[in-house]
Amino acid sequence: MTRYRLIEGVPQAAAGAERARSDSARSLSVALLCARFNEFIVNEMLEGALDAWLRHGGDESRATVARVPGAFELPLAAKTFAQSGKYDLVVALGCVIRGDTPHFDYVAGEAARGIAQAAYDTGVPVAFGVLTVENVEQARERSSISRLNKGGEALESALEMALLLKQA
Ligand code: INI
Repeated sequence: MTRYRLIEGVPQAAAGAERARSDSARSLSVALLCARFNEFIVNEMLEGALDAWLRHGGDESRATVARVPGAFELPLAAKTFAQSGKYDLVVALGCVIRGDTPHFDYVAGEAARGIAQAAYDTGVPVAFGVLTVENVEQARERSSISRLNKGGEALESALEMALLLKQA
């Protein structure tokens, strides 16, 4: 007989299956922070994140969308929104494309480090929804609303963490 207390996460859809639905986001609030750099990709990710929010019973009026210049600015915005006390979860969305520039490593590295730090500092789940890719083709593949949308995936991760932490 099982003696441990099992805390269930948000149901995840199996690969290729229809996307998961639940009412786990009901009465929660989310901040969706979006980098304006590579906006044509980030907008698709935002659409995927909002779709996931609604699929999990989230209320559109409890979703706040804020823009920042680029992925490098996401950590400070994430920390500020997370510590405001108004949000149960924060999703940071951006897209860094390597191209030929070494700038990539600084921007992508700092975004990853700072977004994680924002969550550690505040105790609020902050999802790393930043694509770090070689080219535009890879970015499109990972942001397509009809396929693998990393924005939706990021929202589901933050939601799962928010529910988990409330039960800890
Ligand atoms: N910002 C991005 O979000 N993606 C990129 O690919 C990118 N590149 O390639 O430079 C980028 N740079 C801007 C950066 O995020 C800051 O906004 C800028 O350095 C000002 O602080």
